[in-house]
Formats: sequence, structure tokens, C-alpha cells
Amino acid sequence: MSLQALEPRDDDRRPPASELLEIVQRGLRAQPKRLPSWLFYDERGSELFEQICEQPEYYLTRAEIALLEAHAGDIARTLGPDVRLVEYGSGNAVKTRQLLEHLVSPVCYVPVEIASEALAASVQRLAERFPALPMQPLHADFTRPLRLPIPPRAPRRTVIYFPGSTIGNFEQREAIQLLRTMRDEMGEAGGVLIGVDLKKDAARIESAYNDGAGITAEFTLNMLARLNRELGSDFHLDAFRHRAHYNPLAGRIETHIISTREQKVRVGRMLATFAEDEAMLVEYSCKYSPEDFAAMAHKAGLEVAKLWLDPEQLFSVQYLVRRAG
Ligand code: AVJ
Repeated sequence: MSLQALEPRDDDRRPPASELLEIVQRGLRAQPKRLPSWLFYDERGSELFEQICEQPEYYLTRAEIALLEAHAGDIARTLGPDVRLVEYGSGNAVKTRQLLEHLVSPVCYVPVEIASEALAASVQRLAERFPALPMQPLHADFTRPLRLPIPPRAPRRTVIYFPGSTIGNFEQREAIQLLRTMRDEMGEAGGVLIGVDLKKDAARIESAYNDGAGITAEFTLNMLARLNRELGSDFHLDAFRHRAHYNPLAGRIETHIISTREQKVRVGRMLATFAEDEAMLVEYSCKYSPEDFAAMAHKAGLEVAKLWLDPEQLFSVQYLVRRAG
């Protein structure tokens, strides 16, 4: 039916590639060293993440899909008809498909993604399944204010869909900031539909980030391979290893890249020194109890209107709306 404009719109407020070197050098100068987790997602990193989702230890994706299988009808009723669905991070097409199959006369689908390969792939897959649904891919960084494309007709509400517990990658203050940005973006009648991984037995969480096949370790170290390729740095991948520990007090997985020996790494004009066993922080994956998350939403001017759990109660999907007062 309608002609799909599959060319993503470019948002020129994205950080240019030239900033990459600066971001990495700053992270290597920090004490302790730390690099941002979005650096994982080059083409290879996105591929490895998809493989992580299939590992038996990584319960998150399966739980969220099972949750949608059980509750997509109720979720769609809660969102109502004529929704403009804006997805932050255009990740796993299976979840989006489950949701779109249940939504009544959605106005359009707007995936917002900084990795252009991932954006193109997800739109392609969904366009085949929903040929009549207008798609408005936006190539942008969703942590910054967006300029959403004009919808093809007036939506009843804009719903920001943020699945996968990606919110867990943000520290409390940043997470609140991001929720506030979503609140601004969705408008008065809007809502946020968000996947949030739950606190549970520490061993269960820890094993999800230390799969037996070593895919997560490969995913972690791929960040260094990416920097070598894109910045011409000389990280020796065999002199670093992956470590993911659950910090029960902070309620989060802390993933580090560990230097297995004393070494120097050239990154542009900078020479970074690593001590033996020095740990560089590359990711947090925060876990929340429903109460924790409700308190955080509250601080962002939102309230939890509804909460769904998967049959094993490992994972939650929550619907947030503007908070009164
Ligand atoms: C995509 C951010 C939800 O934190 O569980 C998986 C990324 N990192 N294994 C997560 C990830 C290591 C994932 N998120």
C-alpha cells in the first residue's frame, strides 16, 4: 500500500566521528579508566549481542519475549488505538513485532538508533511484516533531544518504547535524566513502555553476563577491536580479558576489561599505561526491584501506571505516564 521511506533521517546533532578519539582518550585518562558502553555496538558488536540473547544463561531476552507473549494484548489495550510508537534503540525485531501485532491502528513506527546498520536491518525486517505501517527511522542519539519526524496523521498518543532493560546501562542520575527527556518527548498524553530487569538471585544474574560459550567475553573485547579499527589504536586483544561481577549493594552488574599484564597502548597521540590486573569499567547493567524503579520514575516526573511480569517473574515491562502534581 503506502510507499515506505526507508532512508533514515539523519539528525545532525549526533556526535561526529571525530569526537570518538576525544571520548576514548578522556576515558583512558580518567582514574579509574572507563569507556562508555555504547561503544560496544559496531556492526560486529550488534551481531555478538544478538548471539548473547540466544545464550542459555542470558535470561533477559527470553523472559521479555515470554512476557509479551503472555501480555501483549493487555499492553496494547493499555496503550490504546492510534499510537505513534517511538522505539529507542531499535533492537530486537521480535519484541517490536509482538507489540505491533497487537496495537490497534498504529499511526507510525519511529525507531531511533545511532548504529546505522542496526537501524536499517530492523526497519527492513518490520517493513516486510507490516507493509502498510508508515516507518520513520531516525538516525540519532536518543540521549539527546530529538527532532521527531512529522507523523503521517495525528496520533492519539506518542509512546516511547524502550525494551531490553537498556535503561540498566545508565547510572541512577543519567537514568532519571533520560526518563525526563522521554517525558518531554512524549508530550502530555504520551507514555513510556519500558523493559526493566529485576533484582534476583545474584548467581543467576552473574551467570547471564558470564556465559559458558564465552560470547559475552568476545562482545566485551570487541570494543577494543573496534577502537583499533576506527582509531588505529594498538590494544592487544590477548592481553585483556572480560570480567563481570554483580555488586549486590549497588544492584548492578559491573563489567570491566582487565589488563592481564603491564602494558602501554597508543591511542592517537596518547600513550595509555595499564598496570597488571588494572580494571577499566565498560558497562553497568543495573537491576531494579519494582519499588526501586517506581521511585526512580517518580524523580523523573513519571508514575508507573501498569507493570507486567514474565511467567518466571525475572523481568518486567512497565508503562509510565506523567505524574500528577
Ligand atoms: C542491551 C544493555 C540490556 O546490559 O544486559 C548483555 C547488554 N551486556 N551482556 C545488558 C549486555 C552484556 C545488555 N543491554
